[in-house]
Amino acid sequence: MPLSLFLLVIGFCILNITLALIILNKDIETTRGMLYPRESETREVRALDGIWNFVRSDEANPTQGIRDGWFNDDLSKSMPTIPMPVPASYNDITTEQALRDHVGTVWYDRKFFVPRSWGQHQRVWLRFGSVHYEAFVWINGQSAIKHEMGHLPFETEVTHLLKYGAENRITVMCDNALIQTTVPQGKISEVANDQGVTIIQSYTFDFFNYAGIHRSVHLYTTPKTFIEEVEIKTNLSEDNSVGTVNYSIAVNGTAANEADNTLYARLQLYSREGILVANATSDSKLLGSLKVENVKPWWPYLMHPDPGYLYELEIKLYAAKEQLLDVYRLSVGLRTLSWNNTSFLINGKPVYFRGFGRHEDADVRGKGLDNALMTRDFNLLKWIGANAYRTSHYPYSEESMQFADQHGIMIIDECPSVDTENFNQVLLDKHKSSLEQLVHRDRNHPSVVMWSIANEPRTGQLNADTYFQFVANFTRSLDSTRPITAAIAVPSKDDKAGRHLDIISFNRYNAWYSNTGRLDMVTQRVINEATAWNYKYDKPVIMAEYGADTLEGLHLQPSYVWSEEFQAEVFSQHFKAFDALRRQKWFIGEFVWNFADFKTAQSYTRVGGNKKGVFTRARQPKAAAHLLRQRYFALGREMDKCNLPSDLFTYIADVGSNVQHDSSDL
Ligand code: BDP
Repeated sequence: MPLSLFLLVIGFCILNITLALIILNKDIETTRGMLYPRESETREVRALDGIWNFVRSDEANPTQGIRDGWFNDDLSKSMPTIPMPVPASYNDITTEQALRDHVGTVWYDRKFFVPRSWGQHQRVWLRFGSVHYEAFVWINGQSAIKHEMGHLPFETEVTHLLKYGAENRITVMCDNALIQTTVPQGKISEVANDQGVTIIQSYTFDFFNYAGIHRSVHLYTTPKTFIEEVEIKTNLSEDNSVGTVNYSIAVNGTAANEADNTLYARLQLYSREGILVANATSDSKLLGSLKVENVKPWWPYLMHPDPGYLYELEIKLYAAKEQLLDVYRLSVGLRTLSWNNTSFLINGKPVYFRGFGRHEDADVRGKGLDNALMTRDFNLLKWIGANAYRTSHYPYSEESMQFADQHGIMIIDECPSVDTENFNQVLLDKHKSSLEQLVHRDRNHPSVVMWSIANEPRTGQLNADTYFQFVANFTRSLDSTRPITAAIAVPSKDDKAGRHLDIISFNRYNAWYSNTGRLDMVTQRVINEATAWNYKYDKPVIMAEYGADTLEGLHLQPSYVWSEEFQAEVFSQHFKAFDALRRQKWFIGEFVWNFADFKTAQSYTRVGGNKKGVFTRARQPKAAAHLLRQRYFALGREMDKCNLPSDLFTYIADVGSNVQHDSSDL
C-alpha cells in the first residue's frame, strides 16, 4: 500500500475511533425520597390496587388521547373501557391478540376517595412500584408526574391536586414502545400486512415485553416536615461480635430549611425478639451511628443456622422542644462484604453462590406483582437449597427484596440494560439513570450483595470500553460497598468491559446453542472458558447462565434435546466442570438458567416460551430440580455444614454398605 493511502486509512481509523469515543460522562438527575411506604404513628398508607378502567389506543394514532384530553374526564366518556387489574401486565388478561401484541399507548383510570382528615396538617404522596415502560399520570385532570423506565418506582406529591373528603380520579397513560435509546433497547418498524401496514415492535432480548401497571399504586401521607431518605451502611468487628449501623437521614419540609439546626433524630434498634439493643441521638446533620454488642450478623441461607437475621430500626424525627414530627421504621441486616481478585466474602467468610437467573413472569398476570407467586418462589428457592439469584434482566419488586432480606437469599441486583448495543449518549445517560434509581431504591437491603450493570451487552464493539468504564465508575460512585459485575456472553478475547468490573460473570450454553446435544462437549469447554476469563482479568469468575430448554413431561432415553433426561444430564456435565473449577479459588458461583419457564416473543425456537426452567411456569419441579437440589444441599453441607432435609434422598434398597444413598455419601 502506498504511504499516502496508508496514512489516509490510519487517519480515517483514528477519526472513527474518536467519533465513537465521543460519549460524555454527563451528570444525571438524582432520585429523591422513595422510601417504601409504611404506616406509622405519623403516616397512613392506602393502596389503589384493584380493577381499573382501561383503553387500548389506536396503534396508528398513539397520541390521540393526549390531543383529545382523555385525562380531563372519565375515560369511559371518551372511549369504551374494559376492566383491567392493577397490578398486572395487561397483555394476557383478555383473549385479544391485538392487546397481547399491542405497541404504543394504553390508558387506565379509576376513582378513589381521600379522607377529609388528610387535608389538614400533612402532605399526600402518590407512588407507583413500577409501570412499564413510560408513564404519564394525571390527578383530577392535572398533570402529576411522568416517568420513563420500567421496573423502578416513582412518586410525587399530590397534596395540592387532591380533593379532600371527596371523590378523585387518577388517569395513567402507559407507553410500551422500545427504541434504540430506551433501556432496554428495541426497534419499531412499519411492515406491510394483508390490511396495509402494521407497526411491529422487535427486540433481541429473550423475554416477552410485558407492559402496564406492574406493581402496587400507593397513596401515603407524611407530616409537613418528614423523613425523606434514610441511608444505612453496616459494619462488623473482625470477630463479628460488635456491629455498627451508620445512618444518614434527609428531611423534606420547611423545618429543614431553618438555619437554626433544631431538627434531630432519635434512633432505636430492636432485635427480632423486640428487645432494644442500641439507641442514639443524631447530630444536627442527621448523621451518626449505632453500636450493637453481641450482634447477630445477617447470614445467607444455609451458611448459618439463623440466616436472614433482621433488626428493626425506628427513626423518630424531632423539632426543638421535643416536638415529634415523623416516625419511620425499616429492617436492617448487619453484615460486611469484601472481595479481592480470588474471592467474595460475607462477614469475612468466602461465599460460593449457588442459584438461578430468574424472571418475574407468570401465566395471565405477566410481570404483575403477585404475593402468592412470590411466596411460592421463595419456598421453592429454599426447598432446592439455593442461596442466591440474579434479578435478570431488570429490578424485581421491592416486596421480593424484602423477602430476600428475611430469608437470607443473596441478590445480584441487575438494572434493565439487556443486549445493549449501538452505544450512544442518550442511552448512556438513561443506563446510568437506571442504575441511580436502582441503587437508591435497594441500597439498604442486606440481601443485595452485588450490582449487575448489564446482561449480555455487546462488549466486543468499539466504544464498549469507554461506555462501560463510565457506567461502572458511576455505579461505584453511588455505592462503593458492593462489587460490580455484568453477565457477558462475548468470547473473553473480544470483551472490552471486564476490566471495569470487580467480578466477571459469563453466560454460555454448551450442548444447547453450541454443539447441540453433545454432552461430551460441555465439561472441558466450561473449564476452559472460565479459566480464560480469569486469566484475562485476574478477577473472581461466576458462570451466570447455563442450561437447556426442556419440555415438561417429555422423556427420552437415551437423553435427547428438550427431554427432562437431557436437562439433568446437561446440568451434571456442568457440575463436573464447576467442581474442577472450585478447586481454583477464583471460581465463586454457579447460576442455572432459569428458575422457571417464562414467556418470550414468538419464535420458532420457543415452544410457548423459554423452557429452560428447572420449574415449570406453574412452579412445579422438572426432573432436573431434584438433581439440582441434591447438589445445592451437598455444596451447603460441604462448605457450611448445613443440615440436609430428610427427604433429599429417596429410599432405594437395603443392600448393605456397597450402595448407599444418604448423607454419608456426600
Ligand atoms: C441468554 C440470555 C437470556 C436468554 C437465554 C436463552 O441472557 O436472557 O433467555 O440466553 O436463550 O443469552 O435461553
